[in-house]
Amino acid sequence: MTTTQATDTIRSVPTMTTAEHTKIVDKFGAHNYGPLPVVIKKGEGCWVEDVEGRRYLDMLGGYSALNFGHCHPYITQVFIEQAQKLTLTARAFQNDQFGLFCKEITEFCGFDKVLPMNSGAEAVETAVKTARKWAYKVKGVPEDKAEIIVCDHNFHGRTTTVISFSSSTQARDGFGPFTPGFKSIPYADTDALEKAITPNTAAFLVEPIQGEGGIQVPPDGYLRKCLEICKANNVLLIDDEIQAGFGRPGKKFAIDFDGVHPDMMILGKALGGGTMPVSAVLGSDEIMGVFKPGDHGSTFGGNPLACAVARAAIKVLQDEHLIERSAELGPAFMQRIMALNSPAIKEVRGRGLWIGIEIDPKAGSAHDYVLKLLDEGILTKETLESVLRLAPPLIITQEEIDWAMERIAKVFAP
Ligand code: IF1
Repeated sequence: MTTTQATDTIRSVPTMTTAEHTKIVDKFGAHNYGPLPVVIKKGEGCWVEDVEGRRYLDMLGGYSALNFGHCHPYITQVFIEQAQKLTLTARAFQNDQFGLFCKEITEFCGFDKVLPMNSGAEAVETAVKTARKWAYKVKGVPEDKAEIIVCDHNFHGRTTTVISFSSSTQARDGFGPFTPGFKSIPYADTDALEKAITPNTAAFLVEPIQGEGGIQVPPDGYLRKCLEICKANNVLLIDDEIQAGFGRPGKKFAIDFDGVHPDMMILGKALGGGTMPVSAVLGSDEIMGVFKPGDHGSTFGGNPLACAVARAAIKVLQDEHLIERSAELGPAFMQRIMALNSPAIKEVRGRGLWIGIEIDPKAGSAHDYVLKLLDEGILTKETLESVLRLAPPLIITQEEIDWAMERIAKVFAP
């Protein structure tokens, strides 16, 4: 037995209570989150088990990173096999997963080229750099004058440039000075977009459904009209599908509800199959052609393990018809919640298996209902003060939805 094996607390985690785990986290972990008092030790499908053996139905789904559920058998198998073969080469060399990943994801999304990264924010940063470079090298915008338009109440990540265009006071507090070159307009307002464009505008970066903004579904045709305005002004439309895409809304991507194709698309979260961070920026040869070797990159971007699990994620999304499942199960689920006619519920909105329940402030905060559902064995999370977010894995069964509905009805009973 090796020393490591003798002192292995990785595979044989010492038995501790929720309180004991929480105490360690409080002492040694930065307090940048205020998580629920649940310490999960195992996940399978839509279910997780905490350190005291309690089981919960996970209806947050990793904010849409767990579209395939916890530890999807096929994706996990691909992960294990690749992890035992080759995990990282650095892009100084090539690996036998990268080209297949690039081919499959560009075909899946309908673009010429892809630039792989790791976290969603990294991909958003990459898209910003791509749009700026395209503005200078292709559109002819004067150096350092490129402008990018974003929407109020956006959420695109937490890096310094990305929070530079956030409208959230907390996201920005204490993190200046900020990156210039961004303008924010009201979401779902095409007139505002038209007015905000100048000859120096490089791009319009938008979420096809605003997630953190409260699961705000724009009016039908919004993205279509935005694309028309962008095309008329030689401005790139950048579609952030990191949370809204990959089957979540009941279509392959949320922009598909408007039947248009953006100039650039950003993917993340579920692209990693629920195993690890994998993100990507996709665009045309003209747009992605602005990069030459050495212009941009990352240590882990496009690593063989990430490429393997992303290929598996694309395969599972299609083979298990998860897009159709979301389209089929989501609306009925939403209808049942509306039919509760609970005085605590102001509005139920969303697309597919992505549902926002707006709580009437008179009935309490969304967090109050997160805690009530926790007591019933359902894990959820609020966004803003007033919106309860449901984003279960797309593999959820009708029986599991029925199980959840019983408890949701109980919690929202007048
Ligand atoms: C947290 C929110 C959701 C995203 C969109 C880019 C990113 C995200 C549309 C960046 C990430 C995550 C971040 C995570 C919680 C979660 C979140 F509450 F923060 F806003 F989902 F709504 N574009 N969203 O939703 O991707 O760098 O995180 O991989 O920061 O707490 P990332």
